[in-house]
Amino acid sequence: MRTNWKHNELIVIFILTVTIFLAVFVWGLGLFTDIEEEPYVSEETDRIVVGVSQLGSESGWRTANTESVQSVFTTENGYFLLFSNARQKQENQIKAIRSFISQRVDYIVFAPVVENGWRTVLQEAKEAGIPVIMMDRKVEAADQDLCVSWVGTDSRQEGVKAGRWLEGHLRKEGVTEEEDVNIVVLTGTEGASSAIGRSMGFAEVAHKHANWKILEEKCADFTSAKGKEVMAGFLRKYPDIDVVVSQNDDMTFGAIEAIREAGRTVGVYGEISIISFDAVHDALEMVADGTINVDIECNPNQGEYLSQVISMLEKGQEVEKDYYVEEDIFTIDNVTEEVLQERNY
Ligand code: GYE
Repeated sequence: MRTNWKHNELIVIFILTVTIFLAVFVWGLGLFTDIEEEPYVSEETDRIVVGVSQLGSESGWRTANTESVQSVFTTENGYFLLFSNARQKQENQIKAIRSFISQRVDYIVFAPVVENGWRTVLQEAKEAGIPVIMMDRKVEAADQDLCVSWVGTDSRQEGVKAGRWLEGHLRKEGVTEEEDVNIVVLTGTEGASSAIGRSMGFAEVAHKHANWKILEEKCADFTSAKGKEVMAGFLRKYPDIDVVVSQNDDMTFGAIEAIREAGRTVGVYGEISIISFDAVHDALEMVADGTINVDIECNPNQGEYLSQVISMLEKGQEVEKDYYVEEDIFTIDNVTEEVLQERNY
C-alpha cells in the first residue's frame, strides 16, 4: 500500500511539474509576442497616422525637407507622425515601411533613396490597403502605379534649365560654337531619380552643342566632403575645366573649396563657371557675391502639398499622380536682400 502511495505521489508531482512548465512556457511566449508585435497606433488614436520614411540627412536641402514634413504632420493639425530616417540605406527604408504596415498606419509617405527595388514592399502596402505617397524622388516608372501620388520637383526640367542658362551665358561671353567648352559634372546619389533627371535634362541641351565637351560625370553622393574629393580628382585629371555642373549645393561647397585649394578661381569674376542646384541660403549668398554663377532652385517645402493630398484622399476625392512644387532660377541679378532674408534653410 505504502509503495502505491509513493507511486501516486510521483505521478502527481510529475503532472504538476509538466503543468508548471507548460504554464511558464506559454507565458514566456506571450512575453516575446509582446516584444515583437508593434502596437496598432491607428487603433489608439483618432488622428491621421502617417508613417514617413525619409532617406537620410545628407544635405541642407534634406534638412529643410524633413523640417517641412515635421512642421505639417503635427498633433495640432490632427496628425500622428511616425518618422524614420534611413541614413541613405534602401534596406532601412524597406524595414521602416514594413514596420508602418504592421502598425497599420493610415498613410505612408516616403522619399525613395534610389529608383529601383521597391516593388515587393509597395505591393505589401497595397495589399494592406495603405496608400503610399512618394515625396521628392520617384520609384521607377513600372512601379509608380503602386503609389497613389507623388509630390516633388521636376528634376529633368532643372537639368534643362541649367543647360539653357549655360547657352545664354556662353552667348553673352561671346564664346563661338567652334570653341570647346570643357564641362565636368558632379552627380548626386547613384540611382536617385533627382540625379538621373538632372543629368538627363542637362544632356538634352548639351547634345545640341558639338563644342560642349562633358569630360566626365562622377557621383559625389550629394555631400560636401565627396564633392570636394571628386572635384580635386577632376582638377588633377583635366587642366582646363571651364564649367562645373554640381547637382546640389552641398557638393558645390566642397567643389569650390577644392578649386580654391588648387589655386584656381570660380564664378562670375573667375575662370571656372559654377552651376549649382537647390538654392539653400548659404549658396544664395555665394550667388549674390558672384562665387556661384547660377543656382537652379529645388523647393524642399513639400509638407503642405503632402497634407493637401492626404486631406483630399480623406474626403474620397481623386488625386493627381504628380504634384510639382514651384521653383525659380537664381543669378547675381535676382538674389536680393529680401530673397536672402526669406530663405530660412
Ligand atoms: O537636390 C539634394 C538632396 O532629391 C532633390 O537630394 C533631392 C536632392 C537635393 O540631397 O540636395
